[in-house]
Amino acid sequence: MKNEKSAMYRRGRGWSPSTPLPFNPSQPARVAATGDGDIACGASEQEGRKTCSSVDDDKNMKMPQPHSHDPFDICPRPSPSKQTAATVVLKPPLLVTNRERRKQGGGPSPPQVVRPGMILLKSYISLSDQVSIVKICRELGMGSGGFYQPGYGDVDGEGAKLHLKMMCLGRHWDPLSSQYTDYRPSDGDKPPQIPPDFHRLVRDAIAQAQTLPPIKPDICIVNFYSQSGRLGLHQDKDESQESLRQGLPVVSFSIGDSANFLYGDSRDVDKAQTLELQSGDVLIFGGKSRNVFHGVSAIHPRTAPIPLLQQTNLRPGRLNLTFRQF
Ligand SMILES: O=C(O)CCC(=O)C(=O)O
Repeated sequence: MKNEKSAMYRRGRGWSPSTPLPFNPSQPARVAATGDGDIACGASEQEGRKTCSSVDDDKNMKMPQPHSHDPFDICPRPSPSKQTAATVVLKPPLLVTNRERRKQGGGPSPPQVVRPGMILLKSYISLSDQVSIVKICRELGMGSGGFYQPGYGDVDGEGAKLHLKMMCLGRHWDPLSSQYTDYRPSDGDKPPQIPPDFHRLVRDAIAQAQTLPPIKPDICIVNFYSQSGRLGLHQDKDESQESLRQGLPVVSFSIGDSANFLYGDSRDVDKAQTLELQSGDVLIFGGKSRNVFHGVSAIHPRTAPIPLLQQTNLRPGRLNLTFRQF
């Protein structure tokens, strides 16, 4: 229901990225997960990156508000009754098994220039780093400023749609105003910091891509797409004019199920090209591609690496992290 507010929960607090990770997949989540909670948001070229609207949300509300988001666990512990079913679901198709065997044989492939300013690093993130990223995102996502459902859908039904859970690190990106803020207006939560290990991965990936300028990321938007998740074509253009002018790249990590990533020079889906992003891929777009329209049109079920699922309990779907410098 469009305007139905969820029950009030208090998220766990007290974890910072420098604290040793308390994650243990065999431990129950602090608060039960609440399902996929897909949302629909519109994207508006005039207004910025993405725009979600709610008929009765106060768009001018900037003061911290009491918590109003349900925690969302990207690595829920399967209930005993569902464990057998989960085992069946996780059995990989032959295609996936073969792909993983091939991947184990070699390291990351050389950077691929998708178009000027857009570089793809296939299989760049090692399995152990993917596992760490998932665990860190899971911990952060369950805490203050963690995953939430960022809106109630576009009012007029126009424009691109997105269906996902979101968490911001560093600064909050507010879908209602298309601006970055220090606190999340809907509940007053401050976004967690970007963990130091993420900075290292971003720095190394840009160096590997060779042709794009380095960034000091102060924003990371973490999206979790369920298997029906998607994100309409949009531009990332709410960063500072200086950042955009310099073409400082957006660095995107894909983990979990594969996705069809669309990109092009307009919001016209029919003119967009498609790239399949798989777990461990890093896509970097800056320079001439900094303002590229991009989105996600589909998630491919059961394509996540099996060892990743075994080591994290990552729920079906895809985790995506995009790092930016404001
Ligand atoms: O999930 C992706 O690959 C893209 C995410 C994205 O475009 C965004 O968060 O702005």
